[in-house]
Amino acid sequence: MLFGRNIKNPIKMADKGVVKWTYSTCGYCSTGCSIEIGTNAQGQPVASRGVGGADVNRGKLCLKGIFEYEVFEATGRASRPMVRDTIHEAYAPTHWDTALDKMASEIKRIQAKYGQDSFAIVSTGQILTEEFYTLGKLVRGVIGTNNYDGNTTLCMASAVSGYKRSFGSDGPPGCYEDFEHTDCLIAWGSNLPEQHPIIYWRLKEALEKRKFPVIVVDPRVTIFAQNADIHLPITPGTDVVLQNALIHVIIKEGLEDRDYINANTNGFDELAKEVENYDPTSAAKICGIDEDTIRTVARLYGKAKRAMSIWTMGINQSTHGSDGVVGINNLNLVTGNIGKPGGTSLSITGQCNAMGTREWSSCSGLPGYRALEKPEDREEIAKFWGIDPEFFPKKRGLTETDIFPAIETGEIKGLWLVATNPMTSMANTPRIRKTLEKLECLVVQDAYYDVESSQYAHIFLPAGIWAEKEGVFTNTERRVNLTRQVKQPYAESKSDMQIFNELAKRFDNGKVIRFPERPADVFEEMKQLSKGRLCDISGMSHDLIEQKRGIQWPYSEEKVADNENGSQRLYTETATFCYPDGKAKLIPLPFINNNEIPDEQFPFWLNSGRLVEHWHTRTKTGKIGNNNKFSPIPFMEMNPDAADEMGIKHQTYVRVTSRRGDAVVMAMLTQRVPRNMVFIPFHFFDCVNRLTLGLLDPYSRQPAFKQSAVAIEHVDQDFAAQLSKELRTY
Ligand SMILES: Nc1nc2c(c(=O)[nH]1)N[C@H]1C(S)=C(S)[C@@H](COP(=O)(O)OP(=O)(O)OC[C@H]3O[C@@H](n4cnc5c(=O)[nH]c(N)nc54)[C@H](O)[C@@H]3O)O[C@H]1N2
Ligand SMILES: Nc1nc2c(c(=O)[nH]1)N[C@H]1C(S)=C(S)[C@@H](COP(=O)(O)OP(=O)(O)OC[C@H]3O[C@@H](n4cnc5c(=O)[nH]c(N)nc54)[C@H](O)[C@@H]3O)O[C@H]1N2
Ligand code: SF4
Ligand SMILES: [Mo]
Repeated sequence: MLFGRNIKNPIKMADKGVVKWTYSTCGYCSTGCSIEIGTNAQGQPVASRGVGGADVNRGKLCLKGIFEYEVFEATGRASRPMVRDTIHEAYAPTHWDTALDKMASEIKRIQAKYGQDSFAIVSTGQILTEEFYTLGKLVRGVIGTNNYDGNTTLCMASAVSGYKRSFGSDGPPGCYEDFEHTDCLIAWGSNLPEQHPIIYWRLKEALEKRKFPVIVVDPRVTIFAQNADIHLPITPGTDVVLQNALIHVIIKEGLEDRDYINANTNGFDELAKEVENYDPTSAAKICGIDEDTIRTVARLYGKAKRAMSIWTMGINQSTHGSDGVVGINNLNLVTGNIGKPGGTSLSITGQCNAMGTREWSSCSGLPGYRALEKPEDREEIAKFWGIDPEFFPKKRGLTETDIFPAIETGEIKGLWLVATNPMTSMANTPRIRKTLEKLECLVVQDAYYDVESSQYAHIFLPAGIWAEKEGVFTNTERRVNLTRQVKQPYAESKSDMQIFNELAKRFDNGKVIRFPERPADVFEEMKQLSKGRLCDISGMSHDLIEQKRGIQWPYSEEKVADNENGSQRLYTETATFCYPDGKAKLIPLPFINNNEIPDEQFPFWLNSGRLVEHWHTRTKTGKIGNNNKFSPIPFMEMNPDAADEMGIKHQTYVRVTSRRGDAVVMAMLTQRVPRNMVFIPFHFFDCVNRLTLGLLDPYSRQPAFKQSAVAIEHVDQDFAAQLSKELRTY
């Protein structure tokens, strides 16, 4: 009898006829995997593969990267600009000049009638850095509206704000290699195996070589929690209480690093006084983690030679988002864990280029982490661009989450959305829908025409996507990596940069400021502006970046001369933080619970987030069979005991209601969520964000997407099945 390989048919890889592989960086998440796209003899993308020599992913890709070559030709790609006078009529396809002329004249009309800032712009974390810099130049230097922001306010704003408060500047200080050196890791509100699978693989690889404790803080039993040594199922929105309690124990037991604190920080006494109030017994009652476990974790972290924290949306998307980040930084500063291999506060970024927008888009300031509030920064940029510094506002305008209410009140009359889909991704979408309907002019610039926000637009501009363009992305660990152009933008669509350049020509200052056409020339401008800054990229070039498979900033010209690699870590020397005295701030964090919490009427916590197979509002993964098939319809995780009590069966439809609206979803019974919580992925249109409240963090203005209260009702199954089918647009 034959066993094993002798009777197996060898796996045959279909020959896709690849004649060329082009280097790129994955356009989904911020892990920043180096990827190559294979094109056939006709120049069509037919395959993707990971790049073996790349430090980030070492040949690997996740499910999204593997099928990413399909995004170019996926259903719904937009081919021509479209315009209409009112949102009640059908769009008419038109020529680029007509669409851009109409757009420029609408911007000018609205600004003349209602004021310079009455036209707002909301961009993204998903275009190339050269495009971000160009958009910033267009908005700050040419159009001149101060109401300019990005979807990063829904995503990384709390991390940015927390880093600035603690260290004096944004910029994640650590890197993936820290996993190789750490003795203890806490992951706060991050589902790494699903959302950053390759970073998780780097962590697992480090753990296979050398065991160290992994602690996951998440109210849900995620895959990460299942694989952790200790899972802390925290009461939603109370991470700051746990952080304070950990520091309380560390100080009580003398586990703090006095030498580091004295040499590198200010504010220890004030912090110590505040955490006095958070003894584990009292804290346990608020954060839901028992007092002994709090002490155990504090000792593990405090005694570890090197300890690190990573975090994602479970921290950022909260009314205490910015404080949660400061709390993590407090914990690391008190234990002397910043700027050391294995000792760091590493925010795990979201979108492929959420870092690029922080550094270069001018959304919250001016290029290269410069501030509108600083006269010398305004002067420097105005001189470089050749315009009057008085053209710049003297402080930052509204964030995305404040722009929408300003549309409601009539302060803003026109809006341009670049690569973002608020009709699905903002909290309380019934309100967003009404808001968008009020606009005199909405422009949507997207790679797919079926993006939901385009239903409310007057002008639609079709954009080239990801590797239809050339330029750089910055990943979670400050690594600048390159995307080469694999093919021309789809049909008549244009790259975002081309669109910005052509719009600029239609304004006075657009004729004064230089708008280079080649991405490499734009990169040269950014290099000059980066010299001597924290995000120094002056030693880089597109070719060198490709050769090194990404370079971590700061990377000055001197580093190239010495043939050095990029910078793995920030703040490695004593007192080199970005405050004038070089010291970081320890900030006391009193806690006031201001969330919408479950009550009799709405008895469940509503938690929301992501799935490994889908990307955000599914404009991409919804069309890719091998991604979409895993979860083609909206569903909700519900605890089987809670379901039993209500007579709800596995895989039946239910109606979920909140004070904002309702959604019909399929109940999937699972122990992943506690009895008083449900979890709904946010990838589906007219679903979880019809329910969310999205209270804002006072510092970052980021919405608390993860904490709302809902009720669950039975629903007619046939009706629900029909509704679910209708909502399934693809
Ligand atoms: N496959 C895939 N990957 C992605 C994305 C995607 O859409 N799909 N999006 C990318 C982007 S832009 C981002 S921002 C990241 C997001 O990456 P993650 O933040 O890891 O993902 P989420 O599912 O949004 O939320 C993470 C966890 O926060 C937990 N959480 C909820 N409330 C709390 C709380 O109060 N405290 C704590 N500690 N945890 C809480 C949730 O239970 C959830 O498991 O993923 C990136 N990667
Ligand atoms: N309830 C709930 N809501 C959430 C979250 C949550 O956890 N829970 N998470 C929030 C977070 S962290 C984020 S980041 C946001 C994301 O929210 P969005 O930014 O609204 O989501 P995307 O679907 O990524 O939208 C990006 C759009 O850009 C288009 N696009 C892609 N590439 C290009 C390009 O090169 N050029 C142009 N012009 N267009 C392009 C895509 O087709 C897509 O329509 O959602 C937020 N909303
Ligand atoms: S982990 Fe992120 S960057 Fe890497 S292949 Fe997956 S989606 Fe792309
Ligand atoms: Mo995000």
